[in-house]
Amino acid sequence: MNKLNISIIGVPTDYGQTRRGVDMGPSAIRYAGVVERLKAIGHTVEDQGDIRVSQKHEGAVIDKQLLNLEEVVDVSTSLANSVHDALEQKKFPLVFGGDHSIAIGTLAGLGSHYQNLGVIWFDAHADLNTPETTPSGNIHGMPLAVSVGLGHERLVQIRNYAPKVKPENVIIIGARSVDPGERELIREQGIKVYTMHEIDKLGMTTVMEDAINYLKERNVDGLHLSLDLDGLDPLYTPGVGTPVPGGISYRESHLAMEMLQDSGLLTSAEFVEVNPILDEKNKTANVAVALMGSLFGETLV
Ligand code: 6HN
Ligand code: MN
Ligand code: MN
Ligand code: MN
Repeated sequence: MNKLNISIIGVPTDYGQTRRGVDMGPSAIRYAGVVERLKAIGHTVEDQGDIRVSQKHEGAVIDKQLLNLEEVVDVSTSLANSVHDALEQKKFPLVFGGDHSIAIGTLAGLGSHYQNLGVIWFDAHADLNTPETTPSGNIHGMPLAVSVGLGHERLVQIRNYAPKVKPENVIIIGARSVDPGERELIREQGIKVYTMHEIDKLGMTTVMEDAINYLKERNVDGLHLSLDLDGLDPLYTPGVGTPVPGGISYRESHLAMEMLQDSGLLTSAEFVEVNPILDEKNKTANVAVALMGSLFGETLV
């Protein structure tokens, strides 16, 4: 196994949605023992600490279709710069949210470093809304759309280029709650999706084999995993803001991580939407860390 130089970046933000507490996600994940766990595998791990996020929640609602836009632009810009710096230093960026809006910043930091980045989006949702289609105004429902170049200019143009990733290099795994506007985008943009239907029918082994082969055929020169803990069934990860029943099982999600490790393609990852306030005894953060164990090469025997 390839020993990595992992750079942990925490992003304590909840500005992408309206349930408080998800800004404590990075602490919960650290408390669950992530640094020790990754070091035990043999990797070098440097915790960069958290991005500075204003904890003020007193801004007036400026646009109901884009809640906390200014705050999200700020957080995304600093995160993008930190991720970019980590890559310049040849480190493997490992980002902890925070809500899923942070993927806007992560991908903005990654995109310019690769010619042909691939993205695996592990999630119950497609996160492909735009200000025109959003049912909630919550920016955590928009990061994938923003990253393929669709949405508010302030978000799309972070670090002054777009798109951050080509839509045909994106694979969504675990979807089971997709809004009408998102369906249209999936078709229009040629985004590959394995819904729960395909996972049930084909099994996770085939889904991951297909996904990895597809990315290899597309000759990706980097692969980012954006893992929303609500991709799993809420039975295993109750501490998330937008749980959807009927999700990926504990073992299926581990298998997916193990197969990503075996592919040798992974170059960055983020774990998002851990909300300790909604959790049961840090269960969700513990699952996140266990999944990172598998993703980074822990073996059972
Ligand atoms: N997440 N599609 C819904 C919305 O409000 O746009 C839910 C989004 C959830 C986003 O979990 O990262
Ligand atoms: Mn906050
Ligand atoms: Mn998400
Ligand atoms: Mn989600």
